[in-house]
Amino acid sequence: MTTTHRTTCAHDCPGSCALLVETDGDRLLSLRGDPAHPLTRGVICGKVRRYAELVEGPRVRTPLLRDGAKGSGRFRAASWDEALTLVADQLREIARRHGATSILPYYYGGTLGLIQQKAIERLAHRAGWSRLERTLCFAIADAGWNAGVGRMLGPRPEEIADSDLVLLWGINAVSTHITLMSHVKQARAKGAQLVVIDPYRTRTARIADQHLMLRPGSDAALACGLMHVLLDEGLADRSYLATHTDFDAEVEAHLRTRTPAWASAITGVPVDAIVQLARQYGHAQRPFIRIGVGMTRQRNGAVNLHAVSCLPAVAGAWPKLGAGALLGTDAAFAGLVDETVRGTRWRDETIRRLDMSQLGRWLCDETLAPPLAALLVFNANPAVSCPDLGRVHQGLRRDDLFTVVHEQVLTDTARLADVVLPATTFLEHDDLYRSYGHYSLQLGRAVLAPRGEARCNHDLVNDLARRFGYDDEIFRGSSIERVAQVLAASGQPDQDWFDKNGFVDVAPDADTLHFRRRFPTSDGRFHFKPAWPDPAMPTLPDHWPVRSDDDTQAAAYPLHFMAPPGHDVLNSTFTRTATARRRHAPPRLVLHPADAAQRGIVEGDLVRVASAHAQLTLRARVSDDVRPGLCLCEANHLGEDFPEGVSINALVDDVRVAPNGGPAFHDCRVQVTRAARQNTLPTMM
Ligand SMILES: Nc1nc2c(c(=O)[nH]1)N[C@H]1C(S)=C(S)[C@@H](COP(=O)(O)OP(=O)(O)OC[C@H]3O[C@@H](n4cnc5c(=O)[nH]c(N)nc54)[C@H](O)[C@@H]3O)O[C@H]1N2
Ligand SMILES: Nc1nc2c(c(=O)[nH]1)N[C@H]1C(S)=C(S)[C@@H](COP(=O)(O)OP(=O)(O)OC[C@H]3O[C@@H](n4cnc5c(=O)[nH]c(N)nc54)[C@H](O)[C@@H]3O)O[C@H]1N2
Ligand SMILES: [Mo]
Repeated sequence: MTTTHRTTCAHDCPGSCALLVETDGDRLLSLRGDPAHPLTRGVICGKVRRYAELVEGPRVRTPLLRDGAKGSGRFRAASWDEALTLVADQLREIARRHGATSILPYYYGGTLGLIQQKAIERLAHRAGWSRLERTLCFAIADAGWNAGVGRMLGPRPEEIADSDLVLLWGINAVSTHITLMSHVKQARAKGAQLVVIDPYRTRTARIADQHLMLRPGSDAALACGLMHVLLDEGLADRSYLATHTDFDAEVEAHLRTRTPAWASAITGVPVDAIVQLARQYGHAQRPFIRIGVGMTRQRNGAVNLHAVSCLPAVAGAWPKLGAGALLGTDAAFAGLVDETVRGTRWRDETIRRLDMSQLGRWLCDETLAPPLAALLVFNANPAVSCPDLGRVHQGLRRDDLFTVVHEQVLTDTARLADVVLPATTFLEHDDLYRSYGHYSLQLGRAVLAPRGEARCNHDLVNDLARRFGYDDEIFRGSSIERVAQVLAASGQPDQDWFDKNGFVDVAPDADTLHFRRRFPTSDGRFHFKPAWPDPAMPTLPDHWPVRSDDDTQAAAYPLHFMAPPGHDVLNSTFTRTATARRRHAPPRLVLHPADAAQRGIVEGDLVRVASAHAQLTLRARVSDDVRPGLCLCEANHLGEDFPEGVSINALVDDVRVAPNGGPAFHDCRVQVTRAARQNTLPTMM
């Protein structure tokens, strides 16, 4: 019998789509977006529409124990009991020998579920393991946004439908946030213009009315040039600036020097285009900027994002419905009680925190005391997604490192593990979902039986805790019982209510979302002059020339390289599905015709891309979708898709971006040379 269930997509995406899933008891028949959800509105991405490819595709079905050299990919099946006994024994022995902080839990956004994502924290805190500094995605964006606005809040994303000028700035929403696009479409149907600001002609840029193809890392220069024109042409809202911001004569005098000509020289965007966009922005009634994290994957990313967030302050756009700017909505969920999930009662601030974006460094650092002797990986695939993969792989290959990976599929990280444990997908476990792109709290029900012997993070953590002899209450009960507990403790309706009604709107009122009374900063004002924790950062909105092209290696590595997310994958998820194999693999290097000609490269050639860290071989795609001097590869891929056996982030530096860390995925210098003429090699890929 066919049944339709309500659930929520768990993937690391601002959409957090409300789903209607059809099953016939045990088979997955279809997934579609819930038309009743204010943001989803019945639209979901192709990846999740085809979810059977992942659920029923190649999965880890039983616990696996390494049965060959590290990384050989040889494992033997084991029972859960044998595997967990081995894990508990090894971890106890490692803690005895090196101390508990020699164990590092490594977990990220494979699922955004409140219960499953952070389950490992309660065991880690209880046992006193090293702590993880979770910088991989939003650390730079957070810093940039909070510098001006104060907290991660903003107008509802659906309001974009009422805007008369939509700027998608450093976000490739057609690929990375499709649900936003139906609202953008509505705005355009009412006459709004769509402007995309991105160094790459993305799928989103292709459908825009205007595309500003600026140089990577130059967004603050563009924003300053726009503000200059707004001030110069009487398009600034002086009364808003005076009452709601710290704008003063110093800021104004500074911006007076940031002319369109100055901005053009830095951004590569023609002066006319800058002046025209400023006028369009200044004359729009309801300009809405959806800021993406793309611009923050640069060494000056936080400074750039802050400068962009100044624009609605100059124009006085923040208070208007359908206007302002939005980066994320996380702060609206801050009140959710999750102590019983995370075990913060045992959190010890004296225990070291290791930056997850520098995993290779920690694994290979012989001076680290104590050294990392065990790594427990949940909802993450650092052997693909972390910067500086050469070192990550070198570290994961250490014979004296004990690695446990809880996974749905045999990822590059799992292949390098000692123990692989089968994990459920979000269709096979219960959870509760916050969102970073909208304001609904949602339930996610298990709608399928676990495939093979898969178990969810929550149950695995509780089972491991028992083997350590921890009998605390928070290591008992099922996921849905924990959901019920969190809902009750935070004053939310119960799960039956969610089953009937779908989601709870947790947004504060429109006055708060539009900062009409105050900004959530120390003095209630928007800050043009941020108090950055790093004194090297500019104290006014400005171009901060700290990009990698200032490195001494500029001559050896003359091209700027980026690795933005691909359309048919999500981070490293879906990379093994049939559709991604067909459409996304093999990896391609997009290179401008001028740069290709200079190197004697034609479409389809195998090219060698070298950075200071690694050399990788890819197929060339010669195209003016990038500007001269820039090349890119849509990420991410399996290591095996490269002859070198390691994925694209091997090229990327593990620099800690100011002020609080985070990776510079789109800020890398490379040289490109021809490796082999098209078709002169046997079909390598
Ligand atoms: N080149 C380049 N690299 C990037 C980026 C980029 O833009 N360019 N983006 C970065 C960003 S923003 C991010 S967030 C990272 C994320 O990078 P990844 O770590 O690759 O994240 P995901 O692919 O979302 O999920 C990781 C794993 O979680 C597993 N998983 C899913 N649900 C569960 C579960 O319930 N339990 C368990 N145990 N496992 C589960 C999935 O199977 C998947 O293999 O990548 C970063 N890396
Ligand atoms: N299909 C798909 N969807 C995804 C993901 C995925 O991998 N694939 N990943 C998910 C995750 S974890 C996240 S965090 C989000 C990320 O999604 P987005 O917020 O869209 O961020 P990115 O895709 O990293 O970058 C967006 C764009 O920024 C551009 N960019 C790079 N450098 C600069 C710059 O200096 N200035 C400007 N203006 N633009 C720049 C890139 O070319 C890219 O097109 O997407 C989520 N959704
Ligand atoms: Mo992310």
